[in-house]
Amino acid sequence: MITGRNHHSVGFGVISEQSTGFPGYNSIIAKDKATIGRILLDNGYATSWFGKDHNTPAFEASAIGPFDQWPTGLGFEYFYGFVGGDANQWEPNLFRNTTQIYPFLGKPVGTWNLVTAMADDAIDWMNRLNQVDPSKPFFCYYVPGATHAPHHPTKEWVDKIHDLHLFDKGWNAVREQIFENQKRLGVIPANTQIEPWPTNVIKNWEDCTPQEQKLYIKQVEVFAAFEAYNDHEIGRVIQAVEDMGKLDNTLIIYINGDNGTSAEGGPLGTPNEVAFFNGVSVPVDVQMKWYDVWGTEATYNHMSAGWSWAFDTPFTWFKQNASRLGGIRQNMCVSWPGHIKDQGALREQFMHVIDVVPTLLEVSGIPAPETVDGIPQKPIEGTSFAYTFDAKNAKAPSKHTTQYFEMFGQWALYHNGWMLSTEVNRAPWEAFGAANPDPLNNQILQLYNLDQDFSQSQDLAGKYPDKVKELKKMFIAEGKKYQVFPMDASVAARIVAPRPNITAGRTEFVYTKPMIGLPQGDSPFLLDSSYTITAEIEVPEGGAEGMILTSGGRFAGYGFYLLKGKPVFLWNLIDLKRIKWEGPDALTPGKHTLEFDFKYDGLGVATLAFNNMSGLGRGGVGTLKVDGKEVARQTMEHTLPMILQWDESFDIGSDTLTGVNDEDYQPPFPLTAKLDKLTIKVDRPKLTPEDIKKLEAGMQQAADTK
Ligand SMILES: [Ca+2]
Repeated sequence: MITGRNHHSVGFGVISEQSTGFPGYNSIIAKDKATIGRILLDNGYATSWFGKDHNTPAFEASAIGPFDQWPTGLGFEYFYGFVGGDANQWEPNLFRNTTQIYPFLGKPVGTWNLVTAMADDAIDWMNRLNQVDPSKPFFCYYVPGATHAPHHPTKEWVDKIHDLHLFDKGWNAVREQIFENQKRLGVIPANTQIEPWPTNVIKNWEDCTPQEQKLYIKQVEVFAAFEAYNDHEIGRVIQAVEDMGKLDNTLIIYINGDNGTSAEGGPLGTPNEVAFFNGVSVPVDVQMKWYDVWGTEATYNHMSAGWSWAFDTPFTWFKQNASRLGGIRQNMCVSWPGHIKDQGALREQFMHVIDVVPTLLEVSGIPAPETVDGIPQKPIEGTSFAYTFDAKNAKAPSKHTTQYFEMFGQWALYHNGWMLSTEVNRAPWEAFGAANPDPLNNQILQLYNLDQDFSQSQDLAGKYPDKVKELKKMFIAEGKKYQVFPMDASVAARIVAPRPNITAGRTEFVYTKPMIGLPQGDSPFLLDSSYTITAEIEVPEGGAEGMILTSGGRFAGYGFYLLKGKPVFLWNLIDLKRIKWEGPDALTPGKHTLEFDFKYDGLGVATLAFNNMSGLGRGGVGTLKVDGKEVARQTMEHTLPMILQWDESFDIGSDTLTGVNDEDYQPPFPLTAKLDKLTIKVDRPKLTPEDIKKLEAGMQQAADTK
């Protein structure tokens, strides 16, 4: 979107949290592919970015930078938003430029929300600019967390949507209604086919129990409220442009979606998306515990994939399924009242998000730069769609004739109306299996003629085998051109793959000062390992309390703290279970050494190299010691295999955003003892030659049975 190049070309074949060392997947936007922010900035524009920044490598997202891959380093002079894939909208990990800010602190719960705050901030920025220098052209990249999970609308919008009863008839009926509406509005061809409900993936609505139906309606109403709320706030931002008298000459491109609709809630939805990314599906009766507070600060919620399927009508599948239109096709609206005379009209030319940047360059009369900072620039890969603004080109053939797609080893190639697609072999929630070792060849290929088959429903591969061969060859050529290879079909395994970061190769971490805000990707990774955390503290007269060390938060994480003077170590297992080690006595005044030691009983992430997840999420024994004496010991049957709550940080001496156990304390819960030294030692399991032999044999066996 922001470079006019394909995602692999700029290191984003996969999100940064899953990045690997290959150029197409390293999550680094190279300097020879400057962003639209940088190009416009160099041509006299004021540039800004609001909302989600998922382009800073997870391993460069800390307060010590480097900042060249932050919005302000990528050519956007001003940034207000969060860094990462998503964020708690009630208490986000929020930054102004590169400084973390906490504007919600001290405000009553439910009164501050990022969706409104970012609109306010964007309006402020535009007004400030307009008052100081009304002649200055501006560029605003506005990317809300909505409607990615967590769905966090205000209560006002939840009530408004609930009163409409839009979803009471269930997802089959909603899908049919959407399809009829699309035909009536003329936004899809009259002959579009709709495929039967995919009962092998998602149950028919009538087969859901009353309790399931009740929960799913709540989930989708909150999702819809989040959408409507965000839409309203974007309306305020656009109104501000109109109020400045600049609407006629402001080009607004509005793309609504999340690739396709996200199914990362799984078939049941979830009160906690962090559970999904640790491979846990929460049963419906357990989810009901959050029914009344769905969408509030108590949930990190997502909806059932049944709704996601309905919202991708007339297409099939979801976000993450890069070979299906349900995973790659979104609507787009363009407004430029002073220039586009054909208002309200429809355009059906094939386009891709990489076309946005060349379109902006064409209409602003700015050529793509040959060099930036002395670095020769690689060509823009998209194709301007400015020609479609003219009514006489309404039916002109698309100028964007060829486009590849790839994500997690599912791939497709579009060429002049034809589309070659891999058959979907994995729903987005099936992220934890062994990966296809040869995703280029080891797949069933399907062929579609999208000019006659809008919804990609008639597979013509058997009829035109030569076309299949031709398009596969084109896919390989495009893949080579844009750094797609080596293609990687692994999903969850890549979350815990080793990557170059601040902590790589380190096994001992020492801290002597309080510190907050270190992101997950830059902090010591304790999962799937043994570790020892030692805190040397001085307790004042009268005793002490507060947070020594925490990482994560309400939806998954750990905390090492003093509660009414007693030492506590606590693991919050995705808000479903909390395991607590607690000393029996309050600490006496004076110096103490507290230690939490965990012995992990598994082979660790090294098994991933053998396409095997068995080393992850295993149990172990935790021991809490005070001044060398054991005070609590218990076994954890399971540990988190993958990830803590990603929008929460690693904090020493207090706790930012949400806490790991609301029953014990409320953040910031500052430590009132003096922290002399905190040491973390991590002991990663090492494979023995015998382990390796077994894992190799397992991998061979899996390959043989394929
Ligand atoms: Ca926290």
